Amino acid sequence: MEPSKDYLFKYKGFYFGVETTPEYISSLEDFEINDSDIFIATYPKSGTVWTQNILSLIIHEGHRNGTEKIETMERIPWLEYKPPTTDLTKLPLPRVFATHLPYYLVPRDLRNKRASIIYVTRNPKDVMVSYYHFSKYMKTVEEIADFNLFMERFLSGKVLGSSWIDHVSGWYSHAEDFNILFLTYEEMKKDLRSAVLKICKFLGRKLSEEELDSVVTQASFENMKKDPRANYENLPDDVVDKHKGSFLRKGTIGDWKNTMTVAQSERFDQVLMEKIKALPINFIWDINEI
Ligand code: PPS
Repeated sequence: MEPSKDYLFKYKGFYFGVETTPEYISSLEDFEINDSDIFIATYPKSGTVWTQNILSLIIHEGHRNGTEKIETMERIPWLEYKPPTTDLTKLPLPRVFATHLPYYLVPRDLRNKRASIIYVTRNPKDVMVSYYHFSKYMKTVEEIADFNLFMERFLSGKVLGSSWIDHVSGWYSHAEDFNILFLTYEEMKKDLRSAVLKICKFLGRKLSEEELDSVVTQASFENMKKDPRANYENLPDDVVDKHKGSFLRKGTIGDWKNTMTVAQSERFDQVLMEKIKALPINFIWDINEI
């Protein structure tokens, strides 16, 4: 089954949602980069909002102490989706962007090792199940109610973000071209403090013990779920169906077992496991493994 043109279009082999255009994506090749820019790059549902929130907490004291009420989308806008209100050239430095772009479509200067990129991966069964639930909640994403059909779409890469394995292996195999830090959702879940310290070290930022504690506490799933900015609670009703869920759903490792049958898991393994094993990542598939 091909994806509906009401939701997706393909540009240079990659599926985008209709909130952007091929012309805009093409223009990003020349997007002007500042050396202090930071990009959070992910395949969808891999920990983007979590990392956005962590960076807001690290960089902006006003976000950390609650004196600023800036929406996540304004603070850390999407690179490839035209922002409704923010002029990307006028963001305060350091600018931070989120992106689901594959390595080969990012601004040229990133490939000259300018700016900093944080690439976050997550075990793909949890990614797929998170994506499946997200497609019900998010009105701009095509809903495929039958999980089997959704899985086939995901496995064939006919979803926004295209093929998970191509995205991850593309970024990892081109690591040398970029100034990049790789993180996994699971390591953040296992030891958030160490992950925050890694990010600080990569960005050359020093936080006091107290500030670090505050970042780690506020970036927990429970606290982010209570924060309307982190949970994207102010998205308009024509974008999300608030009766059908929330942005922060379960926030755990291994929830795929609650949706996938044994047969579905085997089918998934048959298609992807060999390629997954070739990646330089040790995925954690169950919360009890950490
Ligand atoms: S998106 O739409 O691509 O931007 O989604 P993304 O933010 O990448 O992924 C959403 C999933 O990340 C979970 N999440 C968290 N897990 C643990 N701790 C924290 N603090 C946290 N914040 C977000 C979120 O709940 C989604 O996963 P699921 O499995 O659906 O709960």
